[in-house]
Amino acid sequence: MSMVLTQLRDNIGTIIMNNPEQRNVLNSKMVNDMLQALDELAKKKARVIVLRAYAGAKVWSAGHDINELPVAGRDPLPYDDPLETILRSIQASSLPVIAMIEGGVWGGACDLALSCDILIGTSSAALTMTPAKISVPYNASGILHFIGIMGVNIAKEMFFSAEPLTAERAEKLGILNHLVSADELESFTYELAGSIAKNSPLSIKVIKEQICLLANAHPLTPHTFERVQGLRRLVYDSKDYAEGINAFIGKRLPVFWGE
Ligand code: YZS
Repeated sequence: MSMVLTQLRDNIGTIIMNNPEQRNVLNSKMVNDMLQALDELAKKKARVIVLRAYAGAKVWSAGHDINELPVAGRDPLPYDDPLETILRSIQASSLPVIAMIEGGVWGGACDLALSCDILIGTSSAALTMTPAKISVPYNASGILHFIGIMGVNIAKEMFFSAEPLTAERAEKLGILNHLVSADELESFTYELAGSIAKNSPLSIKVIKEQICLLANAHPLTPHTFERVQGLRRLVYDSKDYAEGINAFIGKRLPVFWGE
């Protein structure tokens, strides 16, 4: 059974993450179902996509499935990782994607929300970046994504503290496009989606790709790339990496040694 529900009305496609038991964790099944839904809605000529959780969700998405993180010694976020795949698909989609956020957003799900083109949330839409909580190094494309959207200082605070960035602060920082009340979230989102759906899809498609290309135009020398990879290996080869995952699975607080 699919972990997402899809709807299409007035050229507005909706993808509903629908796995309440596991708090919409972005496991490979959820991601595959999302990719399929994106593809289907594009084929059915949707002009804009709304990505949301099931109604009343306390958690929009709990992020990467920690049970699917590889054991120590292997890159936890490789290019073909399900989470990385959905992030690239949303960023590369010719359709504008609106993240309609009700409930907490955790770890890689923050990157998912930020990969959408417009973010609309309620006061429950806190964003918590968790790599340091489970000793994961994150990765270059993700870190650049955060820096590009919120600047270095806020990105550092989110990654270092693993504390929630409240929806109010996210809106003040321009990370959330709109902060609305729970009872107006749906109508506000679909009204904006409707105004987008009325505009030229070709123009929007071309402008979205230009913005993506220009925003991601970072010259990276081979030396820089190799240094980044070497730094990440220090973490995912570490005892702390295994400890972070085992602590989560064992439902206990991790004890980090710094090695
Ligand atoms: O015990 P059962 O089988 O009922 O399953 C529980 C949780 O184990 C499961 N679950 C997860 N399973 C795998 N990976 C996850 N990320 C994950 N999150 C939750 O869902 C069932 C219900 O969870 P509860 O904890 O009982 O639900 P609740 O008390 O409502 O708390 C919800 C939250 C989301 C606050 C809590 O589940 C939580 O803190 N989950 C971990 C959130 C997290 O740290 N996500 C980041 C994962 N890491 C990444 O995305 C990247 C690798 S990184 O860290 O680099 O950003």
